[in-house]
Amino acid sequence: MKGIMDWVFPQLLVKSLASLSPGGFSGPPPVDQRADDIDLTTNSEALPLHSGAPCSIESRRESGTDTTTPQQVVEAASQPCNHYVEGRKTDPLARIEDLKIKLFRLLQRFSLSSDNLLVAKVLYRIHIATSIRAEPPDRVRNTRAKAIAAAQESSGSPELDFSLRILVLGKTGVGKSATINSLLDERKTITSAFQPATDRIQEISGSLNGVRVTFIDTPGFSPSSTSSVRRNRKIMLSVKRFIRRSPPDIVLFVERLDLINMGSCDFPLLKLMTDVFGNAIWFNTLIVMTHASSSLPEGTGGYPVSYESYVNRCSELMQHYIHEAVLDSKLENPVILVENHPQCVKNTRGDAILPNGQVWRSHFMLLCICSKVLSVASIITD
Ligand SMILES: Nc1nc2c(ncn2[C@@H]2O[C@H](COP(=O)(O)OP(=O)(O)OP(=O)(O)O)[C@@H](O)[C@H]2O)c(=O)[nH]1
Ligand SMILES: [Mg+2]
Repeated sequence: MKGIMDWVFPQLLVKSLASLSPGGFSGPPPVDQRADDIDLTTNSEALPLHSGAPCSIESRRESGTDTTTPQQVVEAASQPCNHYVEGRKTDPLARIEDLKIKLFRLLQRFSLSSDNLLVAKVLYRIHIATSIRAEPPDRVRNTRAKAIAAAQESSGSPELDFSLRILVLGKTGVGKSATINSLLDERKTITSAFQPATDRIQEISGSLNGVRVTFIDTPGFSPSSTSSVRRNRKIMLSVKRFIRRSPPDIVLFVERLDLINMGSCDFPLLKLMTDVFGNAIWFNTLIVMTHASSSLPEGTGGYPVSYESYVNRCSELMQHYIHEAVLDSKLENPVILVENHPQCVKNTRGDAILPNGQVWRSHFMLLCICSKVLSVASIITD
């Protein structure tokens, strides 16, 4: 599928959401901001962004050749963090090594292969950003990071310090809340087939394999029309204010896969989002397409359309409109396919699978993890 792999390379070149000013997303100030500023928020406490300092063996290691023995790996795996001096970050390379260890631990926890092409590209991207300064060679460092990660996971110590904070945006009824419920495997937020369901911005937290995931669920936008612009802008301004104190790591923009080809892709809405939040809203945005197991429409002349070509076409359409909104055709937003229907086909392990055989929840986590790891790496190596 186009977009997901291509996206890894430019990722470190853009500013992450976390590195933006405390004032939130950059971009032109919205027109009549005060007049439209309403409060749709709950009383939930905002959570910190990147929690805690990473730990590694780097500061105790001699530079030059890698002479780490298995015993040293085990010892290093249980060491407390020592790269922060009175709250200040120290060696960036050591922090990158710690980040890699976290990545390998996360892959292990979510039963994801470290041989995955996306992971390889993330490691390569980090390698490019650090190779000038790094000794010993990257291959050796990765092998050691993997060994330390395995040792830490088997001992359960130190605790894996990684969280995800995810903002969910999209039109009403597209399945924002249903996707949150599916991922947390619990009905934590209400959904409705017949009317707008979410009327407040709310944080919904859960733990997935020991990783704290906080979703910011939002009221759905109305399809663009002259009468809906004011309401949509109010929601956006409220969201913007809500995330100011604690920006998300990742933004999900949700659409329905089965409706994108029917004109549901709403350029004026994407443009309004860009005007209110600034271009940066799209830099860490993953496009989520729900209803991914729905029947496909017929192609020209009544011929069937293949799943892959339909998904590609919808992805291209969405990406085209985002390009038009940000006036930048280089941006690549990864696409995640989602099926929230409880009767979605499952594999023998009970995981929901899509018509293309993909276990969508694992794939979702992989993209979120890689996206945050790249953002953090970008900040460290900046
Ligand atoms: N078949 C199918 N139904 C879905 C899917 N995702 C959501 N739905 C259904 O679509 C309806 C709307 O879903 P919600 O999650 O409430 O939509 P929302 O985007 O949160 O809507 P608002 O809260 O109004 O903004 C519900 O009946 C869901 O069960 C999906 O992937 N497949
Ligand atoms: Mg909802």
